[in-house]
Amino acid sequence: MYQCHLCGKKLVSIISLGQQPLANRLLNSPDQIDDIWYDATWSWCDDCKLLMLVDPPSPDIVFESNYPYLTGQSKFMNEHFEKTAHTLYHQYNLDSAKVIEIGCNDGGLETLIKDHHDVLGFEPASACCPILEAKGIPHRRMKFDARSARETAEAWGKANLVYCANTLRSLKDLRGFFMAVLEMLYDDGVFVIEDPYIVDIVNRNEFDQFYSEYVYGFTITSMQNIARMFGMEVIDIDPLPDNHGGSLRWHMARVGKRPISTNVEALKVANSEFALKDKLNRFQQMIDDISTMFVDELVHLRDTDKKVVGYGATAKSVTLLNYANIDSELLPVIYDTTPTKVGKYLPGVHVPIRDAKEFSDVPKGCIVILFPYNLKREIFDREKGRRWLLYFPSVHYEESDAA
Ligand code: DWN
Repeated sequence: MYQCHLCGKKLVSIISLGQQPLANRLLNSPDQIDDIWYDATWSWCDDCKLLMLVDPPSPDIVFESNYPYLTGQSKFMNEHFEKTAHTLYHQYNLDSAKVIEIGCNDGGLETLIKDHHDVLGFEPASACCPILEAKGIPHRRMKFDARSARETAEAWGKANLVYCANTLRSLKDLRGFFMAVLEMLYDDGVFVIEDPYIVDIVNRNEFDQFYSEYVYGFTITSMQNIARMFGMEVIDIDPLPDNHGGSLRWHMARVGKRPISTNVEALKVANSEFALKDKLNRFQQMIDDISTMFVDELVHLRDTDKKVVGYGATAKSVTLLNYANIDSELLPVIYDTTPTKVGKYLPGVHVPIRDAKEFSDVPKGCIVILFPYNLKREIFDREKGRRWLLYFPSVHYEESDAA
């Protein structure tokens, strides 16, 4: 039995991906011992309408200073943040406003900087800081919590807007986080959150999204419940169907401070959130079916002497490969553009990560597994004439147009 992190209600497990290593804790050698594993079990609270990892690893360990992920590796995400900065600028008239970005990674809302707005980023990962320095983005190399919020409010001032993308769903202690945000936010300020949307993830079978940074699978209803716990309300929602397998952008403000858009209730109805629990009850069978079909296909390719490589050493790939027990015997190498990942090994399965610059040497007849399926368009546009193996919504092949 487990307890809901929010309301304490007794829960049972609904999804299990076994023992998993931390998705972004890459290894320096194939002989290095994976020293941290966690129980990848999720449960569903029907009162809070929230999916949650029952015993998440500490964010201090998950987001340790040598955390390797760099958002800027993706043209799509860079363009997304550019569009987001312009959208928020016009929606909330951010001229001469003060903006805080939590978990800004290597850039985030840097566009607001170009308009000389008062933006301050919080980012603990050391790999990001030299990039933020080079871009001239003011930032504090630390996690965002009650202490850093209080210090910042005193030294830098409060914010008109606080923004965080792919961060809130990684933090078990929502209370501590929201208290810190409220410390930073002017009375009529807006808190904007982007995170994968559990209804899209479940509808698209994307179980590899349930890795060590995925503590909460938010529904709109759960986000409304969470907001109300801290004296806030969801005032608007933007669908982001192409972000990280399907995301939403939730806008929040203190109760009564801002009008509530009709988008909020309309999206809840349009996404049939009421049907989610039934789909989650069938999700484990789907996980096992896809994992089995994926392994069978890789065994068939090996037994028929077809060469297979991977492209994009995603955090998501760690979930799938470790759950399906796919190691370098079936997947000899994964190529990736991220300098902080090249030369390392995926945790658990110890698959080597090689520089994507060498990918052009891979014969065109080779099968390429696409792990960042969320970035397929930009990768297919660049890597033409390839035969790709994908696994969502089911195991299948796709071709990127011949050069
Ligand atoms: O929450 C998080 C979300 C934002 O993304 C992070 N904490 C972890 C991360 O999860 P992910 O690693 O599954 O995300 P991506 O964006 O799907 O990972 C893309 C991977 O593919 C990166 O390692 C970079 C690589 N890549 C590449 O090798 N060539 C990406 C592109 C676009 C390319 O052309």
